[in-house]
Amino acid sequence: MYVRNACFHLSDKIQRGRSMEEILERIAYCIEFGKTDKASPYPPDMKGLDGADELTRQALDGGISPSDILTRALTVGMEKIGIKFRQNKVFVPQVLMSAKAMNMAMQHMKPYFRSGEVKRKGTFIIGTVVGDLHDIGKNLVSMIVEGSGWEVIDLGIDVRADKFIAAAREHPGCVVGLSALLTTTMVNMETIVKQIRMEVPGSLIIIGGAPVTEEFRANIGADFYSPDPQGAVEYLNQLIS
Ligand code: B1M
Repeated sequence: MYVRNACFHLSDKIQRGRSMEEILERIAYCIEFGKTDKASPYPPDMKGLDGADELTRQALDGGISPSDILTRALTVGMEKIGIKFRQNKVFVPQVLMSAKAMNMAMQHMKPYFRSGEVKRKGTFIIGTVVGDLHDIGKNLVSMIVEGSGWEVIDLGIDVRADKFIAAAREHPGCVVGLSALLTTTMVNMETIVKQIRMEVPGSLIIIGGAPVTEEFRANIGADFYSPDPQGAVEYLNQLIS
């Protein structure tokens, strides 16, 4: 278990060539349980231990490739929290802590993304549709998709079709995600889907949000409906598998 065996110097361990698997597992554990850094008192049973921040830095310094850290630690932790969230085993605050831990780790990874050494799986553009100001669910989708290795362009709330279209043009081959929380704004998805299809043919569009259903998706001709972030991740990942 992570907590019981955590008292060792990680960089030494990597330098001695010992168990890269164990180190990646520890980082994944920090992401899953939202352990951001050593100073964080959360979760209480990991108080005083290195978190995602320190461990990612040490892993990179110890020679573990950023690509391994991303695919075998960070995305593993985010996938676990995504599944637990879908199963109602954890709730919004835990997902937010995991995303925070993920962001801490990603700060160390940014130079490798910029240099092109680590490739993202693709680009996912997301926004809450025009007229709708709800963004909590959309942000969760955004964080969990990003945590699974996709570049996420978050257009925010109250997003009109032309903004989605401009972003889709700027990122050829991207997937577009639309979120809506109101029965009065979900209908705007239909217009947005039609306009994206007309202006950027071939775009794949995922929709979601509390009032949205599979039947509604079929009626408006979007490509996929997911009731939760993990479903969106699974759809995206199968596109590239
Ligand atoms: Co609003 N609101 N709200 N609100 N609000 C609801 C949605 C409502 C159900 C409350 C109620 O009446 N019981 C109701 C909608 C009724 C309806 O249309 N059937 C409602 C209303 C009426 C309104 C106003 C009109 C109220 C008013 O002013 N009279 C107003 C509208 C403003 C506007 O948008 N133009 C309004 C305003 C607000 C606040 C600003 C105060 C605030 C939003 C703050 C914010 O988001 N920053 C707010 C809130 C917080 C809610 C409730 C309480 C919570 C919504 C939420 O964040 N849920 C909500 C009632 C409720 O749900 N209990 C309510 C948690 C979130 C994690 O879930 O967003 O469903 P959710 O996201 C899920 C999934 O749906 C899915 O994954 C997420 C994680 O599991 N998902 C996707 C979401 N998007 C996805 C996209 C995907 C895939 C999955 O792929 C792309």
